[in-house]
Amino acid sequence: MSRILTVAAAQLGPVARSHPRSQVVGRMLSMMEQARGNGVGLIVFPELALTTFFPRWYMEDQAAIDAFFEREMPSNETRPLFEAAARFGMGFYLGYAELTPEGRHFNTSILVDRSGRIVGKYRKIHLPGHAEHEPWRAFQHLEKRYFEVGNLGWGVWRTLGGNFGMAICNDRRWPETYRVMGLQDVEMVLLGYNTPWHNPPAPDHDRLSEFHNQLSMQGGAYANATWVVGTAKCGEEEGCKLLGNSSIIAPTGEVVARALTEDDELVIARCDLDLGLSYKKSTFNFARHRQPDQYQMIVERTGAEPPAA
Ligand code: ING
Repeated sequence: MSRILTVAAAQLGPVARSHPRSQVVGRMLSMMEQARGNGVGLIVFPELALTTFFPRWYMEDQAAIDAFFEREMPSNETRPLFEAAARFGMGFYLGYAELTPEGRHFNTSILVDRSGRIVGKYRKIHLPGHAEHEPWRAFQHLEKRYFEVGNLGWGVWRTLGGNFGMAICNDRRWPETYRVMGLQDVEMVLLGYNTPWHNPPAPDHDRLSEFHNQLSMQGGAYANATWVVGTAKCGEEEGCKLLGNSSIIAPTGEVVARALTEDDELVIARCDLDLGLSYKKSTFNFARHRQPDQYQMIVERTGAEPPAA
């Protein structure tokens, strides 16, 4: 008997700086309604879904920065999402900027179950970009300035009839992200992203943005025999073009569904949570084939060190 879960990647088009959270939540609720009509049991929203991607601007006024963060979750603006989850029996992943009671700032995601309860939290570990103002750039990417490195690791939670893990955006480019969850027998990795088409330090990579997006997630899915759901906030947002290409990827490594637009779009697939089993029993039987005593360098060394001349 297969464990089939119908999943939606709820891709969001642009969110302007002027858009109130209530308006974005309204867009998300209409996507939950649409998803409900398609029998969806889990819906995945993007990274920092509630506001525009504010790390694109250099700001010094902490109050202006903190205005993009959530002090509580659920909050008044987001509570309708939790109520809809319970009403529809639909779990969700939500990415948002978290300001803790202690005053710490994280790029965070939560996993909410079909009853509307928060079952898991993740704080982004791989923070791309830079920490200081770099005026040469067409736009900034100041995640290293506005967020702390996540302190929760990558967890995997038993819910929705399977083993679910979370990541955020840049995490998807690093194989370690998936392997830590793979070693917890993850069956579906949920992640949201906000990815500019243009990468100022490496403009020659721009033309490969979609390819690198899918390559990263397909590679992580296959090598860890897990589903991967990647959901974009995309389109031209405050003058910055963000990649769409939201995708649902099977443990086989195949892209089973992907977005066709760079606007609000539901990408839906019926996902068999048992599809990875044959890989976990053969090619990627970790217990049988891995040789961790040969892998120390992966943990002990941060940057590459070339061989002696
Ligand atoms: N965004 C980008 C990402 O990893 C980036 C940063 C852009 C990296 C282009 C490489 C190339 O998708 C976030 N928010 O991490």
